[in-house]
Amino acid sequence: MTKKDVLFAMVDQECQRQKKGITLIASENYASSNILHMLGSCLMNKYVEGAVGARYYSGCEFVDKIEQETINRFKTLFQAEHVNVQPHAGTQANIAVYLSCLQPGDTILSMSLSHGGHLSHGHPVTLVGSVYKVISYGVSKKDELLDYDEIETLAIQHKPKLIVAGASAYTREIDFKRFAQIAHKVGALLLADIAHTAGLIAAKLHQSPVPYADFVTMTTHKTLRGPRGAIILCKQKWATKIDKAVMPGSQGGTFMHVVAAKGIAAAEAMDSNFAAYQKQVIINAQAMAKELQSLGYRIISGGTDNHMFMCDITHLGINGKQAEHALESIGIFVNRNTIPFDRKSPMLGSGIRIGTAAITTRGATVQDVIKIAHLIHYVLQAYTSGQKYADFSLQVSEISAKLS
Ligand code: DSN
Repeated sequence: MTKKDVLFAMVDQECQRQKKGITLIASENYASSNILHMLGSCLMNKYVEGAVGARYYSGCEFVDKIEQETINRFKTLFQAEHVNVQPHAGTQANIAVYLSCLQPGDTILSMSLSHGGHLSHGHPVTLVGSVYKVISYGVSKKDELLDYDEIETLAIQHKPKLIVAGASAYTREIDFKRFAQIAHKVGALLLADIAHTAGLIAAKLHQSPVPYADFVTMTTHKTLRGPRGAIILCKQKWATKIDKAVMPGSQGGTFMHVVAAKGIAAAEAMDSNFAAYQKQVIINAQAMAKELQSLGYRIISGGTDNHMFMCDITHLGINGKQAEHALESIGIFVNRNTIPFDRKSPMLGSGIRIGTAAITTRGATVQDVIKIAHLIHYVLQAYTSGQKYADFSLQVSEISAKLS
């Protein structure tokens, strides 16, 4: 294969899209050049199975050191007793936790996907949903916030073996201490899935679940700004079971190039600039949510404590999919989402989820996100009233050109 391969040209096009557009997808970010470099390194060629020092292949002298260094960095970053850095993705990390502590048919209590949870927390269409009995909690109709008393009532009623705390579309800080109290009360284990907020927690801007949860899973590519992948933190007493549940339980060879890139991400998260970045991510999300609110949009739960917010677009008379497509056509990338108590299917959704982690990496300020909020409003208004809006792409280019 040569550089003339059409795939290289396609990658260039994608790079241009990422550079020229405005990415507001809450689970995306821009990894550093060091991370990208590590992902393209010779480590990709090495087969590695098993734990450090107990591999099923020879030639692991250096990769053992690399994986151990990465583990050590995450132990320091999150003050964790045990770390497994091998999971390929967040879903794999969660499956490994289930495998380590549950039997088929055991009960999991987790947040409903339609209220902001995640597929891997046991949605019926997934393997998790078919292997375990899954009971869902949601947000309260009154204020769209987690109702911990209600979760406690469900826990007492269903006696789950595992409670999952964590979400992919919940914008308020999660009280892991309260979740642990509920879990202890009913003799359940606690898994905190911090895929979305890992960076905010690493920067100490949100409560860490590490002291309270038996297991913590996270992806490394969202607010944490590392490579695509995941890690598991757990109490020492679960270490062996977790390691075995990852490999051979649910994965084969480790992606060592990704492990090393995770190590770079951990070092970057310990850098003094990282907390300032995370603070700005939250400031930008709050400013943008407020601006859209003033333009007539209902923000789910009235605001946000983290890197994203959920915008109800019902009043415009369009669904989330239409809004997503209209914005995509001028270079603004959001994703449609159901909102709590939504009557629309996840394919359409009544809302859009907006995140500020990626644009803040590019240096976006409050001034920029306010401009973007107005642009979103103009486009959606034009789309709704059947007017042309393609010209707004020029304003997207202007805003994007000022960012890094
Ligand atoms: N689907 C991802 C998200 O966007 O939140 C989580 O896996």
